[in-house]
Amino acid sequence: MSIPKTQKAIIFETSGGELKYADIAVPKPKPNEILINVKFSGVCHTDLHAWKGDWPLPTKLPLVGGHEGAGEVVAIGENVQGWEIGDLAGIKWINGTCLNCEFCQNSNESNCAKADMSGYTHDGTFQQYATADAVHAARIPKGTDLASVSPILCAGITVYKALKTSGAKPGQWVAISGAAGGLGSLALQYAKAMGFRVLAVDGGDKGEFVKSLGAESYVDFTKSKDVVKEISETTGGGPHAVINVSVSVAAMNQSTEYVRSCGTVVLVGLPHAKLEAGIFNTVVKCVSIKGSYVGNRADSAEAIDFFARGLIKCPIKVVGLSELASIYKLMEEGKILGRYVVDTSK
Ligand code: 8ID
Ligand code: ZN
Repeated sequence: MSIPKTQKAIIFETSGGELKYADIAVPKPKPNEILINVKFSGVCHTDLHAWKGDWPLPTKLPLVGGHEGAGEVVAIGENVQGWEIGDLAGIKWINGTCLNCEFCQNSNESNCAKADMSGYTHDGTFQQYATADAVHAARIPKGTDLASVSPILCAGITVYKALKTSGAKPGQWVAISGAAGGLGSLALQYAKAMGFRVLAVDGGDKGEFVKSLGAESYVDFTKSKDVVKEISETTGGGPHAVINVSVSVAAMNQSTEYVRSCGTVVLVGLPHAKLEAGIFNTVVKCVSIKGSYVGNRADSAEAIDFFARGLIKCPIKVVGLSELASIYKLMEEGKILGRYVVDTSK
């Protein structure tokens, strides 16, 4: 297989600076890495945070963003085992970890202090060729449609892990706040496949969309007179768990009010802000508040398996890589239903 010396990428030099569609060098895999010809990459809201630089964690600069890349292995580092040229592989947010620390040893790899993040500390998938630590790269079954699977590599893994973290049991109510977005549209489907009753919360005319993905009810926060009351009434006393995948602090604060007694609020969306939860309410209702951050390798394989068995359909819209800036604009305006996926050949 011939690997070109240069390739197309979207690269920026300063936080919030110009997103240049440029020719850059194809990276060489390190001894522990594989080189993947990325065909498609999902566009996650995290990529927008990374470009804007609005998190308390610096990115590498210049940076190629992206961390939902699906493609084909084209080169293999000398220490790599278990991968063949031509295998289908996925690049996740967690590109590599130390595998030795307390967290890695206990399979909490995303909590490794040395974690290398795709599209953040390691050039990501908004390019045609990208490198990944062979131990962490995701295995994609042969014959899988690469555009459709790409959102699983962050959004799917993340919401599947968050649902497990919630501790909800089959038959219980789970509210997905931010339900129509990239993470939310998959959370609805994983929740249904896991046997939960699903309530969707988002803003605008999105009821039909979220119901087509498994929601029993839809609460539109822009129209509801009292979001907390409406959710409590619909679920007969509040959902047993809430998965917060919006970028809204107000929505997260509200979820601590409408969650059922003894229920769990899971925080996934990442606005750089403080949560305000009433202490009296949290104590007397025995509410648990938990953070959930992507997933480990087993969560990743399981999330891909749900997809491969046809239980999850990613609602995607495919556009050229060169159009990334326009996707960020729609994302900021909360106008995206499901996930945008970029085709790196355009
Ligand atoms: O591991 C993690 N914790 C992780 C992994 C991946 C992504 C966290 N994230 C974070 C992203 O960095 C981002 O902060 O999750 C957040 C959501 O990512 P996304 O799903 O990729 O974003 P999106 O497609 O823009 O969807 C957000 C949805 O939230 C809705 C919007 O309408 C949109 O559908 N929303 C907003 I903004 N305010 C809302 C509100 N008040 C709301 N929905 C309900 N109530
Ligand atoms: Zn992501």
